[in-house]
Amino acid sequence: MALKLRPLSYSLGVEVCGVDTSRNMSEQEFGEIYRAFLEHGILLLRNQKLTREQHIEFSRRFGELDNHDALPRDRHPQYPELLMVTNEPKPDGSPSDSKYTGRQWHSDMSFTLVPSLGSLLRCYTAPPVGGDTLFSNMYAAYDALSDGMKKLIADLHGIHQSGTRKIANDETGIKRAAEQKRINPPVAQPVVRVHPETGRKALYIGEKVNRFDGMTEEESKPLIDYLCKHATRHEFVYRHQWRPDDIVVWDNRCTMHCALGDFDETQLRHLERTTVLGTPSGYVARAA
Ligand SMILES: O=C(O)CCC(=O)C(=O)O
Repeated sequence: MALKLRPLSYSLGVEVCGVDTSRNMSEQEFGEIYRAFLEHGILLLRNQKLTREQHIEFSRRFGELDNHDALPRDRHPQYPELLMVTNEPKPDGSPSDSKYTGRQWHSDMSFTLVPSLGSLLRCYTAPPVGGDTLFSNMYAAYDALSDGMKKLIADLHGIHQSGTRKIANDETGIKRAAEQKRINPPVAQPVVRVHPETGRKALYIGEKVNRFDGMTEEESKPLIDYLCKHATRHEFVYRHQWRPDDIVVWDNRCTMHCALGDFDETQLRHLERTTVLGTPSGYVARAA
């Protein structure tokens, strides 16, 4: 039976209607979902009332899962396959480590040597207004560049750093930033990546990139800023408004995303993510 797909935006994303991911679906059914994932970059599945085990089990259909060794503070204490994205304070009342996760344009795990294939983010609680997530189509962003710019960036590598731009300015935030730096030395990734399954070229840049390999930050910044601005033009972007029991699946090899902080932080926002391992890419960066 053909999947019922509803486009989410001009540039990327489809809602997959009428699918229950808690069910053990056949290879053929999952094959259709995976084809839609490759074609549209983002899948939205609404009303998925899953246990944590079911979230993990469905995610495993996409590939081997990350245990989040690169982000140990953010993983669920009982389920290392789940990354917490929550502003819920810890049991001792201290702020959540993942309060500001994702507040800059990025592709998951780009700061490691095994950047993610895809992620499955499940919403438990969304604030009444705001707290949306933006997604951008990096194939479209690459395709829209001039031939001159494509030539200029063809062999560049961006240096990706872990950590978020906004950190909690308290002990938690400062410790977390220092720990992330220590565990994850900066990694160089190609600015143009060939998607290993579709063979298409996509821009691979974002706000975790602070310079190009072989160049200074000062030299690199204007081009990084241009490419980020270009890649997040309105026509390449889908904005997702979360509802409880949404699952959004994204392909990290041809999209990037950014969590918006436009909500009342006294309101709970709680999501949990699984991260599918990708193929090895990049190299540990040399000092500038
Ligand atoms: O909280 C969000 O909306 C997105 C979180 C995020 O950026 C991530 O899980 O990589």
